[in-house]
Amino acid sequence: QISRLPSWRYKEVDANLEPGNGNDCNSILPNENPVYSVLKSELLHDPAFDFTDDSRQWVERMLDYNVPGGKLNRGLSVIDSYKHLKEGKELTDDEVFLACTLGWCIEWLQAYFLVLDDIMDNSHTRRGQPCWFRVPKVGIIAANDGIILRNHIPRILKKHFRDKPYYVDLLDLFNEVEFQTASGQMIDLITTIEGEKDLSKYSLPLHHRIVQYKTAYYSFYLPVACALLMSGENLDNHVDVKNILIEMGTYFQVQDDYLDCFGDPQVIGKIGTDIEDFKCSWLVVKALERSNEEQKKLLYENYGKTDEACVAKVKELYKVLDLQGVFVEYESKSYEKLVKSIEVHPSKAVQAVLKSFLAKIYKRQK
Ligand code: DMA
Ligand code: MG
Ligand code: MG
Ligand code: MG
Repeated sequence: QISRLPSWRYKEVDANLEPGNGNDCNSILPNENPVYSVLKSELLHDPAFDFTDDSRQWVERMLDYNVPGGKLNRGLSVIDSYKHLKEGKELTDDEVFLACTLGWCIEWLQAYFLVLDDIMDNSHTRRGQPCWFRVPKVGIIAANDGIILRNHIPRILKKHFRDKPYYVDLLDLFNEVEFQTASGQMIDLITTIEGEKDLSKYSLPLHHRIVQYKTAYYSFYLPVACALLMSGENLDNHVDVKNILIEMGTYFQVQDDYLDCFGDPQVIGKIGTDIEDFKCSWLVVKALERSNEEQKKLLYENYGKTDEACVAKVKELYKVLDLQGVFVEYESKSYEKLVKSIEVHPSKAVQAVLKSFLAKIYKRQK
């Protein structure tokens, strides 16, 4: 049995997911991740499909291009959270393998959402390389590749978790979270419909609603919920944890919105498109709040246009309105608020889970 083989078990648990374990060769050598390699190999030999050499090569290239090259924050958080929930008890090889597998399932889910998100957002780069749909010969085949990525998840879960008492809850969790994310993407997209662009509808409550659904559930609640299920917990008893994670996810997406404009594309690995795309970004909401009539007019005339000069005017206004300062202020305020809500949680293990997740993203540059 694969999970008993020592070959994927490194000294440190995290080595199973960490990009290249320090030497950062993850994006160049995706097979350096032993659990990823095992899962990929199983999928490439799935008996439910009669692979040809061509189709197997396509899927392998598609997976290597889209699944392992990110920060792996979400995936690593499953293992990290599970360790905290075990309160210092040494994990068995089996437990490490299963936690890593769930971590990878979240990275698969993320790859699926990103491949489609980049098409819908008309983005150019992702993780320092062209978006998958921009790769020659891929194009709109990327849409089906997204569907394939999504279908891999229940196949991985079935292979490794079907005998677990929490299997049904795990499937249900992934389904619920996927639905919430897709719904969030929908409201993110329908606010930008051509011919109905109207900045007056952009507000903090709308922004919060969009980011809660499109980002927070799958990026923050899902990893911790996976670890809780593995620990034998009933998720109904952890609504308080969920609420804190949703707030953390909101904070994370505000950072994403900020970095879209003010981040270094070399560092974040993607070129921002929120201004061109007329997105309900935290920055435009804050800009609207702080603008006088003349500045509002500038926003109404230039936001959501592909023209470089229009984008530059919007960015200039963001600077004049000191949105960088407003963000720094927001960042420390929400950090303090999150720490406070974590510290009133009755369980020290849960506190450790939440604090460790928060530490991963506080003041991130990418
Ligand atoms: C991303 O929102 C949400 C999902 C579900 C992928 P986004 O378009 O702001 O993300 P990014 O900035 O990474 O394209
Ligand atoms: Mg996007
Ligand atoms: Mg998007
Ligand atoms: Mg973004």
